[in-house]
Amino acid sequence: MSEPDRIFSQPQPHIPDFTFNEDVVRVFPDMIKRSAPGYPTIVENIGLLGARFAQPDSVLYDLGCSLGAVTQALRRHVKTERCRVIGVDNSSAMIQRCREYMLAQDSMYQELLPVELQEADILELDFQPCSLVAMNFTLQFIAPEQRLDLLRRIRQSLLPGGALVLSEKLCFADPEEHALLTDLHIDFKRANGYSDLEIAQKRTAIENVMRPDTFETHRERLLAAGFSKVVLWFQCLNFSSMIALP
Ligand code: GEK
Repeated sequence: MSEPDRIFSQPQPHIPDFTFNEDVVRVFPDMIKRSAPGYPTIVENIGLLGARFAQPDSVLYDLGCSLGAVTQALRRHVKTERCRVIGVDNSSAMIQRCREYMLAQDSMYQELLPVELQEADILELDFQPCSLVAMNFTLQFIAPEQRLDLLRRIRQSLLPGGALVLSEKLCFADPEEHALLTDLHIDFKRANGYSDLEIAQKRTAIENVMRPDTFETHRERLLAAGFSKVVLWFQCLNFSSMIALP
């Protein structure tokens, strides 16, 4: 279904900033699995978290849904009555392909939650009352100065008893810890077949568009946005996932 990711395999004289265009869409499932340690585990477990936090008559959001991996996990695991999933992404190439994936899922399973896909900027959404919001590696692509306001708006839309699941690549204040986990991440990518050239060129392409924070920065910002508790439920190397409770 997904082509192997060879986007950065040839030397490129000029490396433009990374965008979620059609070339990326074609290889995305392969790219994210080989680049993000723990990704399949996180996606599957967001389905389980959805089953725990979903409330009847509410929305479950998948913000920055890409090809809908999290949306599919939620649709498979959540059985709560009259829930629906809204997947949002501002890449039209992603949303277009995501629609095809959802139709394929519909044809394979019965009684899945209804899903609505929106091509939109999550910074401009009018959030509906929701019991679960998943941002699986999306906040890191939002300009740092806009992150707090977005989290505030999510917090205000979350129903009591709901949850935000926030997965992010982390950086670390301690230079030794940061260097070790960065090196181990490079080892992970190498072990998954990426060459040193691919790793270096991808880093150049992404460093201006993806800006990770430390866990402490995430925690403090989530508390400032009005969340009462932040639980780190998953970490593999420098990739993490948190649950923030209203
Ligand atoms: C997964 N969650 O497979 N509004 C909407 N979408 C955005 C915005 C924005 N302002 N900024 C970025 N995106 C997915 C993986 S990928 C993470 C998420 C990665 C979208 C962007 O188009 C892309 O599809 C997604 O956020 C980030 O579980 O590739 O590392």
